[in-house]
Amino acid sequence: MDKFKEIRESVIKGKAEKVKELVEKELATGASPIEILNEALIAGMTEVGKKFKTLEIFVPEVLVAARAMTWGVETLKPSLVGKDVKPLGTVLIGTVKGDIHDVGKNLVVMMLEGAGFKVIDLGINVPSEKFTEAIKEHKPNIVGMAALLTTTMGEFKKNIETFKKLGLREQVKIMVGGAPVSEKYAIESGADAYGEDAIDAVEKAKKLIS
Ligand code: B12
Repeated sequence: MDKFKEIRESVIKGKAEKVKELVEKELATGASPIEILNEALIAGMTEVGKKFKTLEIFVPEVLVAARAMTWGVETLKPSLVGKDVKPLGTVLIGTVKGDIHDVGKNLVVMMLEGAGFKVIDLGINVPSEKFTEAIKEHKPNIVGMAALLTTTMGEFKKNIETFKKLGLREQVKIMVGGAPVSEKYAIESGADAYGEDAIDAVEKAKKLIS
């Protein structure tokens, strides 16, 4: 773990340029992109989460850390995303209404694209109508929903009920995720699958379309 200490510390301090530079350096020396992602970038962000919880840092610091993490992820993207792969299927994804967290969702998008899925990302704070309009327009195989707050997790169930009312539920598989979500909660909400992290999300997506 310690070999990525400098990257983790730069994520925590929100030094985006430094993170980019260090990730480039690691890639050049042959480090595994998945290892950099998990042990440097995600590990750094986990540390940020702990400091946020214990009030050691506040929203502005978390925002600059999230930006630094995003820069790191963008630097890794070409190494993680496969080239010239035939789309496995289409995934429509978004963070639910009332929720603006997108670091984890963006990672899921990147890993899905890397695995060969076409991804339509509706962004953050996505209301039910936006999901339903996009299902009608893009006819995705899978709809992915993210929620990072206990107060917004309930949107999964509300959205799925709306899809049912409009006759859209049978047309798609539904996968949900986010730090406070569990497999049990996902299934109780009416989803078909729960993705614990970005790698699990890819595995579940592949299962859902097979
Ligand atoms: C970064 C962050 C922010 C940033 C968001 C920046 C951004 N662009 O995303 C900012 C500063 C804006 C923010 C704001 C707030 N936050 Co905040 N935030 C975090 C923090 C520290 C890290 C989240 C993160 O990026 N993690 C790193 C990524 C990689 O992990 P992840 O998101 O879990 O994603 C992984 C999996 O969950 C999964 N996954 C994610 N999405 C999806 C989707 C699908 C379809 C699938 C299958 C899988 C999947 O795969 C991902 C990759 O492995 C967490 C702490 C934590 N421990 O989660 C708090 C946290 C989520 N925030 C919290 C709170 C309270 C807030 C605020 C209400 C604070 C406030 N008082 O204003 C606001 C709410 C704003 C809003 N309306 O949404 C609480 C939530 C508590 C709760 N139980 O509800 C947490 C847990 C912090 C805490 N311990 O108190 N936050």
